[in-house]
Amino acid sequence: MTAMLRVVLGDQLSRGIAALTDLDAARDVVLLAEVMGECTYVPHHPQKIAMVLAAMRHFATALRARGVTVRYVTLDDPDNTASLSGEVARAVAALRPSRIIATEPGEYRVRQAMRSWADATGIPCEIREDTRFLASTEAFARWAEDRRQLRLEFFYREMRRKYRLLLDGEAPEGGRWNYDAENRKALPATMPIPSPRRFPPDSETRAVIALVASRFATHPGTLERFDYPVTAQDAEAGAADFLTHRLPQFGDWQDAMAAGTPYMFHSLVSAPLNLGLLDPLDLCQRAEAEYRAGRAPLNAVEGFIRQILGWREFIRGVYWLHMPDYAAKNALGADQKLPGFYWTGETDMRCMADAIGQTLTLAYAHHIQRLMITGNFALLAGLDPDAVDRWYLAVYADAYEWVEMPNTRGMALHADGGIVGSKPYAASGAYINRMSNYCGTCHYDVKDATGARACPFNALYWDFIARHEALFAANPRMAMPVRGWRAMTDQKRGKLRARAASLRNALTEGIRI
Ligand code: FAD
Ligand code: DLZ
Ligand code: SF4
Repeated sequence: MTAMLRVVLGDQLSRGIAALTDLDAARDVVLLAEVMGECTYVPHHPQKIAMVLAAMRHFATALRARGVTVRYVTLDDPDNTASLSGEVARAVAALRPSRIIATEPGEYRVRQAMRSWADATGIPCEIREDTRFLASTEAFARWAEDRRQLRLEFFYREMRRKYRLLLDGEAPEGGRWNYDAENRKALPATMPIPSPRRFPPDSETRAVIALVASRFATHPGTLERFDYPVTAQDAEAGAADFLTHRLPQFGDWQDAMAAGTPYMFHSLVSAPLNLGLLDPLDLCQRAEAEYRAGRAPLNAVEGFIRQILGWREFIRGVYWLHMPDYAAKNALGADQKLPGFYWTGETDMRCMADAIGQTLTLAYAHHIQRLMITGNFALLAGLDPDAVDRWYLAVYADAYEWVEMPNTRGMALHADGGIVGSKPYAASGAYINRMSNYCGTCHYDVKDATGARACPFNALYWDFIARHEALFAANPRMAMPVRGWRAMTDQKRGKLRARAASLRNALTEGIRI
């Protein structure tokens, strides 16, 4: 009889995952199950499915090499029940363990299912805290208690002190906690950008790619350019490549965008990090070491650490603090259906076509593309948050609900009414023009707001301010655009609203814009 059944989910592929800490290799069995339910609850990008399944298979191989017994269920196993709960029940029936041990999952939906495993199988199920995060959900809830507003900046400072990162005694290194203002340079016309190290698939991954190609042909996105790391060693090599070659410039160009330049100076660590192939504290400490050795400037290293130690943990804290209510939030009453071009990239807006196009071919877009291009458009056009959430969860290789949802509903759509950010990240074409070279080759004129070829972001921006004028007038951080709107002539306001109405109508009717 098996002593313990230890369940490891597809995004829990860390050697030190809580469910395995006291593993008895001689008596316990580790369950990893490829299941259709997890591959289809949204139409995940085929590269995301391939990455998860290939990483699961490599993780199982590494466990077996350590003498561990693994019950590995493949997607094409004829007895596969298609769900995590079904596979746990089947394993319990076959192995008769005395107990199930699992680690808290990254989605509320899966947590609810996991909590039913004990009753469903008739044996105890111990669910352990996921210790891979730097702020536990309890610690975050304690921090959030009694605060009127949750703000990243204060959380981040506490995390810097707690983990002793970039400190000079008790003060922040360099005298400031945050060098955000130095992360906003626009890219010059010629700027060499080092290509990131990528990882061509080995034979095991190629087998997964073939399986995914045959099963998920209808999901949006292509498989041809799959080259994600699927082992801890490769993920480590990818992170080292970033720390050496791109971190020094990460700070200056963190908010910049350029056509046909998908990665800029970004780290590309999110997908392997969220799977468990990298350790967040190790990444932060190694980035700090680059600064201490004089190889990377403070604005770059602080910016990178802020994203991982600050934003990533803050976002996860918000998710668990506010679920399940968070998933229903729609503070701006947005209800426009998601335009088809989100799934195809077929639009005349150069910035949108570029960001969506690379998303479909790479399952990746960097933060400013997600926030200020596709997210900003969804915000301004009033797209339904449920549909937008579903899209972001489906198309990115790094997307799991704990991180995707507060970024989408909160940061991008302001549908949470200001839990994640104190004001909407709304911007007209002028911002996109300043931070990218998209507009120069666009069908639309970024300087025009009301003509037939006027940049859609411009009229939609003012229409967004007008639609929420009363709400925004009461928010000091939105007072300026409201004043700008009110200062316009009636004639100008009428033209802007007419242009926006025709754009919104085109979205409803499926007319190409
Ligand atoms: P870098 O720019 O190199 O940043 C370094 C790391 O910091 C990232 O790998 C990530 O782990 C962390 N990070 C940075 N910003 C955030 C943030 N806002 N929230 C959480 N972690 C952050 N990130 C995901 O990991 N999964 C998602 O599903 C996801 N969905 C998003 C949806 C929207 C609408 C927006 C605006 C952002 C989303 N993000 C998501 C955050 C961010 O865009 C990605 O983490 C980042 O683009 C990943 O690329 P990178 O590894 O090259 O990041
Ligand atoms: C994303 C994903 C996919 C595509 N497939 C599987 C799978 O077959 N088996 C599995 O255990 N996990 C998979 N995952 C990851 C889960 O969806 C993830 O663990 C939950 O969403 C919780 O974060
Ligand atoms: Fe995007 Fe408008 Fe610029 Fe075209 S003109 S690339 S739509 S911001």
